[in-house]
Amino acid sequence: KSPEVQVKSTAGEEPLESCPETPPGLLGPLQVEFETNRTLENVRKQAGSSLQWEGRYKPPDCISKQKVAIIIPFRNRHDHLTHWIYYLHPILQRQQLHHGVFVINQHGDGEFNKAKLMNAGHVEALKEDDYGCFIFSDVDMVPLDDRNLYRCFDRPRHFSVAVDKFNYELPYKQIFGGVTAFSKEQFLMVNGFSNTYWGWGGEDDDMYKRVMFHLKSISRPDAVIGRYKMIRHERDHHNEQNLKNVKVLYETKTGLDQDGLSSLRYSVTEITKNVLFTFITVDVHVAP
Ligand code: UDH
Repeated sequence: KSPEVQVKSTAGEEPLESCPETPPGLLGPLQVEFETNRTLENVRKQAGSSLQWEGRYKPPDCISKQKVAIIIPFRNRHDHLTHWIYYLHPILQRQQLHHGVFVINQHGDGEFNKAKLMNAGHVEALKEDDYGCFIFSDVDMVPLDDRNLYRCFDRPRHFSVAVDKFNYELPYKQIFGGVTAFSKEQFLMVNGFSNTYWGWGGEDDDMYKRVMFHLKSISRPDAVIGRYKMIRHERDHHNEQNLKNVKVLYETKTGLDQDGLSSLRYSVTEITKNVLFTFITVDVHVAP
């Protein structure tokens, strides 16, 4: 079941209606360009008063059916974040989505752990509001069609099915990385992501196994609506491919209930809030 927001009416005021199933102002295919001099400051000025606070938005004229936390694992990709915000905030507003954007920044320059950052993002977002849906997005993934609705579905959702980098095709059937969504219940049922994938690779395939084990199937948009443009980049320092992850992935079936949200350990170093997003720095290298 998809997570629904309660529609409450306030005494004396005309109660708002639920937003329509299909948002009326969508544009369909979009032009996306990264070769620009875009700055976060310009994007902030452009966003003006459309965002209410800290990257949060709710449609002014209807009640969104879901309240969605968008979680971006992050370290040292400020240019990418600028492009992401520039394109995503207007899309999410056209989608009439009640949402908040949380950038989860890994503290220090130790080995990157994207999955742990996403688990921490889920926990931190829930401290801020009663989100019922969680979308995990790489910072370099921008949708090319706004009919790809950023919300939760009956099954965990894989949004980024046709990425330019992979010639707009799924590189393999079980791929479950890039941009995904889980209702609160779905995420708890799979015990979140594994915390044990350090460096690049494996954590998304591990999640696919978790989903198949507990929930049996995933959902996806079609390859027309699910098109994405990825910001090209070189491999980051301290996110090198980790061949040990193959072994960890092989052992997933046995470890999944012990390793995940239930065993998550991290500490928050700093939280800063601005009109575009909430930026939370976390230390994922805390001792077990
Ligand atoms: N991320 C960061 N900072 C890092 C590493 C990863 O913010 O230092 C986040 C970011 O949201 C990124 C996501 O983690 O989108 C996934 O990491 P990635 O972009 O490194 O993974 P991807 O598979 O690229 O997209 C792999 C490197 C390709 C190198 C190709 C060289 N030609």
